[in-house]
Amino acid sequence: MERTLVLLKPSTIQRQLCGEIISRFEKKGLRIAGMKMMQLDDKILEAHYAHLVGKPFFPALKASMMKTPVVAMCLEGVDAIAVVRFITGYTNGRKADPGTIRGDYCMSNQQNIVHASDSPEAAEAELARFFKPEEIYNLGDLNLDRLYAIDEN
Ligand code: IDP
Ligand code: MG
Repeated sequence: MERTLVLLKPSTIQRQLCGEIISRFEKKGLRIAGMKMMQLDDKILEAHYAHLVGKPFFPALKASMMKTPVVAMCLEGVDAIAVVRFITGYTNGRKADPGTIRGDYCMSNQQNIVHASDSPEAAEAELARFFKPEEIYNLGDLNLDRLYAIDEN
């Protein structure tokens, strides 16, 4: 089992799509091990988007990520990091495949509905950045018998 960080970005909050997006992850079979709203600030965004700090669009990206609170989620499942990236789709909503979240819900390269961790290392660092350990819950064997074959998890 893996855990990964998803953020419902301000574009999702502004467009009142939180329920629909959370529902897509839930219906897929990912389990919600943690979830909260939080207002992001310069400090957390400069760490979270450290790979983009020098880009010309960074100030606009940061402003867009602080426009409203975000919903931070810890999703878990077998291969959850890759599965969540796959169903999130390509960064630019205009190029993302139909059927992916970005492909179905946005037209923007920046206001693209969700963030999803892109590797096991990123997931670990990002979950530690956005959640205290006690905010991530141990769901035990909840639903595992329905979600997976016996030898899969
Ligand atoms: P990802 O979210 O698909 O992992 P990254 O390259 O890590 O994509 O970029 C992080 C976020 O920065 C994107 O989701 C998007 O909001 C924003 N972003 C990336 N590239 C651009 C760009 O060229 N223009 C504007 N915003 C961008
Ligand atoms: Mg990324």
